[in-house]
Formats: sequence, structure tokens, C-alpha cells
Amino acid sequence: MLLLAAWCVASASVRAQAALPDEDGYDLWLRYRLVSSPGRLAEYRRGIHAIAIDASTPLLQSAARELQLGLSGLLGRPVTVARNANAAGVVIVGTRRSAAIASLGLQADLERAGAEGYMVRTMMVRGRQAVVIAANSDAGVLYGAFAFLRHLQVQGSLASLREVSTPRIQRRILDHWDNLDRSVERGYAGLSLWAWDSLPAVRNPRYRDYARANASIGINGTVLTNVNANATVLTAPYLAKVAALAHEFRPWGIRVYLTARFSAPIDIGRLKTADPLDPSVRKWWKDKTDEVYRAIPDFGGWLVKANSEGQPGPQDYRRTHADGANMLADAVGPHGGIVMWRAFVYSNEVPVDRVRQAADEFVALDGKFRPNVMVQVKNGALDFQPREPFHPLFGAMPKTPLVLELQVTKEYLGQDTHLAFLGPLFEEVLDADTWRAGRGTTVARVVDGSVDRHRISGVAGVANIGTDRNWTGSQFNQANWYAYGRLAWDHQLPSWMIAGEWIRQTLSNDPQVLAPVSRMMLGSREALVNYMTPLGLHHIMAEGHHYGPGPWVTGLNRADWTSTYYHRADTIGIGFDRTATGSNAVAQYAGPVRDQFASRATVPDENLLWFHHVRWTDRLRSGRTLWDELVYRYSAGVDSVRGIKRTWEGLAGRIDGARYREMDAFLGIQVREAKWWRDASLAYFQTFSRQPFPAGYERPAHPLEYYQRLRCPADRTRPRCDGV
Ligand code: GCW
Repeated sequence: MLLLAAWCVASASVRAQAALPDEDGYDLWLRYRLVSSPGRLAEYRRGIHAIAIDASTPLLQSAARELQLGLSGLLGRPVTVARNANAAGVVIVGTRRSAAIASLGLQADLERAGAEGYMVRTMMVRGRQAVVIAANSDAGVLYGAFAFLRHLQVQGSLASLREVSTPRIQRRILDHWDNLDRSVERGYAGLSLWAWDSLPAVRNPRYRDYARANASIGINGTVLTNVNANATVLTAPYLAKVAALAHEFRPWGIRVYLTARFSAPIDIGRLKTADPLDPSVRKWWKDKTDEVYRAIPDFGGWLVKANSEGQPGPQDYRRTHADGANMLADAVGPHGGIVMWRAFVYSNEVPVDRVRQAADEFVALDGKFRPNVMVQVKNGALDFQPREPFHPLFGAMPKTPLVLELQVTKEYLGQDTHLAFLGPLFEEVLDADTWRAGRGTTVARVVDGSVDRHRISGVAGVANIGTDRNWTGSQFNQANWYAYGRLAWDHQLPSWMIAGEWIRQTLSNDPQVLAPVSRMMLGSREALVNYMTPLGLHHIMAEGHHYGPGPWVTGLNRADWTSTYYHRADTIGIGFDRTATGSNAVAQYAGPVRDQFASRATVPDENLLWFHHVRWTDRLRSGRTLWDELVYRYSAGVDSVRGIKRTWEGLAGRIDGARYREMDAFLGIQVREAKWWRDASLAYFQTFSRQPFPAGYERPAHPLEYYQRLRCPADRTRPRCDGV
């Protein structure tokens, strides 16, 4: 009898859940579905009736439009704009200059909100309960509107609503590595969103949705073009197209930036040289920049990759990076623009250690840049690996504002298919302590400018966005775009909170979904580190596309593009000695950090093989030998992914079928490929260690040659690796 009752309940709830309509993910986290908690819905319906806003500017119109759209969806009834701010249940929205806000005595909160921040609060206004969204600028109001909607989407209480927030970093930018032929370098989500052929005539509604999504998480800039740049974008016809995009983005507070190809004066300007000290070159850039500002008055500035991986640059003329950056800075300076000059450089000669080079070249230039130049530094000194120690430049250039460059697109982390929530990776970098000005000189505080009192600050995320209906290639990859924006706004937000917000807004407020999906997401990056590159291993991916395992890759033209260069496995041990007995890259860190990494006694296991060559038989903290620990970690990674997949299977029926199946299929790929990574890597490293697999661990399914023969696709239009 009891059993029967339980069966009835179970089948009834499955029936109810089966009714969830399919979704394609297009709405991202701006998915304003009816509030699912009856209690909260009733509270919101009692407390929210109309919006009072003087939508006299484009940004305020955006705020009004979004509030109407969002509130109507969440409350399940139309919420309209009312002129009268005196009725109960009005959401009063405006800047401190608007009459409705000015009289409310909000000075203290508004002070804290700063230029771009906001305050959102439930309070009594002339004897009636109201919600107030106020800011010092139109952009602040827009961010406040999104914050209010987010609060309702996660079903927070209206009664206790009181939030004041201000961004810690000024320029919160997405970098698109989008080419003019619409291919996207390291893009795994279809084509570039920018349809250059049909611009400026056709304004795809997607441009606006892109801007809305960014504004909702506080992103305020976008670099439209690849750092491997094409000067054609600087010609008049293309500038008209860029201006059209800027026009679509402007009402959402998003500024446009472009990449400047250093040889543009030659490529499109008919000059013989691009020497930054040549007067004709300087004039060319000044004139070109003036032309850009005529088309786009709020143009943000230039992003430049120079003398790196074959890109032209000032060193072609025996000038320095500072000479190049300063020339462009002088051109944008009068317009209020900035230059973001990338530090991702490594020489063509292949020196002792590629990870040393950025600091070797840039530290001496500290203090030599114009005030409107920022040097843009990747989170680690190599290249967006699943885990890297923080880039030493963050602890070495006090006089230069540094932009932190993060990669949202997961070039080395399973690309479109593998679930790897990057919140914990971003957080790890931001919280890393450089010790440059004593304890607590974290990367976050260097980048937000507070340590050195810089007047400008910035952060950049290499976008994972394309024309795929779900924007990012996989549903879960949306969470990385979201996490990037939230941390760019406030680098103190913990990942678990960001994951929770995203899940509630995007998937479900059901606690039975929230807890397991949070666990899946928060453990996913560490799982990936374990099955790809545990213990500080790095750059052992297959060549070129960087998708599957390729620890055996060797003998390419450039040694520092091969795996053997990085892991240095031999019969004695494995790992790159970056201490004084090796490349001494560790000396680029401030004293306490250098000492911690340089000593085998104190280096964290996570970075062990990044800094040390370790004997196969040495014992680690766990008590296991290095070889046994490798087997253990690789296997733990695979087990974690299997666990993630099982957790997901338990959610069938609680998430709409379309998204459930898509994520499930990707997790199936991830389980197979995590095992492929483990088996291939261990089969290969075992040829050096010549140690047996410890008891109780699965042996690789195939001999090493099998994995070495597999040919993997460079893009997703071809089938995945056969035989994995
Ligand atoms: O991560 C590497 C990528 C290149 C990229 C380069 C860079 C845009 O493999 O595709 O080029 O870094 O950041 O410049």
C-alpha cells in the first residue's frame, strides 16, 4: 500500500515535470519565466505594480524596457510604466538628478554607488512601500534594473531588499577573436556574430540581445576583432559597419574597441614603413584615429598584439613596445581613448623558457608608457592552461595599469563539449597573492588599481560567443560568460554564489536542481585538471587544435609548441625545472612567492611539475610516489566526470527535455574523453617511469600506439575522434 502511494506520488511528479517545454538556451540567464515559488510570487504581486521612470535617454529607455519585459514575465501579468510615483507598489527608477529620486534622502547610499554603481532598495515612500532603483548615472540605473531583476529571478525576498554595488574595475571588456570572414579563432560556437556582409544596412536583433546580456552582468566594452588583426577593418566601409554595431550597443552602455594591426600604415595606407617614430606613420595613425572618432564618438581605443606569433610590431624597426604603444596612445589620447598593449610575447628564437619572456621584455618598460596605455597580461605566463600559477608581471609593473586577460572560450579545457565551470579558475587567479607590496597584494587588487592608485583599470575576457542558437556552443558554457562578467564587476564574489545565481536564472529554482548542479559545476574544473594536466603538467594537448591528449608531440619547428618541451619526462622523472638549477623563471616572482615555489618542501602539489623536475619514485605529501600519484589523479579525474554524469542523470524530468538531452550527450562525450586523456597520458608516461600501475587501478584500454595514431578533428564540423 505504502509502495503504491509512493509510486503514485513519483509518477505524478514525473508527469508534472514532463510538461516542461523544450528550450534552446537563446534567452541565456535573462529568462524571465513565471516565479515558481507560490509564496514569492504572491509577495512580488503584492509589492510590484508599475514602474515610474523618466525614460528620457537611450540608457534609461533600455532600463524601462528591460524592467517591463522582466517583471511582466516573472509576475505573469503586464507591468507598465506609470508616470505617477505616488501609488503603492511602484518601482521608482532614476538618477539622483530625477525629481522622483532627489527627494528620497538617498545621499549616503548613492555616495557608495559611485559613478557606475547603483542602489536597489525596498523602502517607504510617502507612507507607501516602494522599490527604489537609483544611481548617479544612466548606466548605473541600467545595472540597477538588472540587479533588481536578478534578485527576483533568484527569488529573493522583497521586504529585505537593500543592495548597494559599485564595480571594482572600470573597463570590463570582452575580446572577440573574430575574423572579417566570420571565422572565430578558438571559437567553438559557430560563426562570428558580426555579419560584416550585411552591415551596416541590416541590424540583426541579435546585436541587441548580445548587448543586453552583457549589460546585465556589467560588461561595458567589446573588442570586435581578432588580436591577429586585419587592417581592412580600419577602412572607411568597415568603419561604417563598426559604427552601426556601436549604435546598437550604445543604449546598453557597451563601447566598441578594435584591434590595430601594427602594419596598417603599409597595408592600407600606402606608406613604406610602420616605424612608430616616423612622423608620417604617426600622422597616419592620428588621422585614422580621428576618422574613427568621427564615426564612433565614444570609441574605446585600440587593442594590440605586436611582435608575437608573427604579428608585426615596433621591434621590426628596432623600437620598443613602449614606442609602439605610446604612438597609438598619443593618437587616441585627445579623444579620451586608451591603448591595451598585450604582453603575450615570446621570441622566434625559442629561448631557455618561453614562460620567462613576457617579464623579461616588459619589466624594464615599466614607467615608460603614456598614462592612457594599459598592458594586457594573460592570467598565466604560458597560455590559458587548465591551471597555471599567476603571471609574474602582476607582481612586477607597479607604474603601469595592467589589464587581466582571461580566456572564457575554453581552448585548452575541452572547448564546446566538456563541462568546466571557470568561476573557480578566475577566482584562483584573482585571489593569488603577488606579495609585491606585502601580504595581500593580490592580482585582483593590482588589476583594480587600488594598490598603486592607478586612474584606469581593466579586465578582458576572450569571448566564447558565436552564432549557435545557445550562443556559446554548450548550455554550460553560458555560465562562463556569466561568471566572467560578474567577477569583472566584483572580483570578491565567490564562485559558488555565481554558480547558484546562474543556475537559478538559467535552469531552475528547484532546490533539487540547484544543489546537485552547483556541485557538478564547482567540481568540474578540478576534475578536468586531474584528467588532463594534474600536478602542474601543462601544454600536453594535441598540436594545433589543443583538444585531445598529445603528450608525445615533439619535433615541431618550434620546440616551445611541443609537449616534450614542457613535461621533460625521462627515465628519472618528469617536470620543468624552473628553479635556479633550471630556467630560474621562479626568480621573476616577489621574494616570498619565489621562495614558496622554488622549494620542494613548500611548492603546492598543484604547481609541482610546473616548477620542478621530480623523480618518479619520490614521495609526495599524500605518501604516494610521484608515479602512483599521477595514476591516482588521472583516475580521480575520470571518476569525478563519471559522478557528474550520474548526478545529471538524476535530474531527468526536472529540466526541460531539449536542454537536458543536449547536456547529457555532452557529458557522455566528456566521460569517454576523460578516459581517453587518462589512458593515453598514462600509457605514454609509463614508457618513462617504467613503473607498474598500482593495484586497483584500471589499465589503459589500448596500447600507446593506438592513441598516438588517433587523428582528431580541428573543428566540430567533422566527427569527433573515432575510437575514443
Ligand atoms: O592561446 C593562443 C592561441 C592563439 C591566440 C594566441 C594569443 C589569437 O592558441 O590562437 O591567437 O594565444 O593569445 O594571441
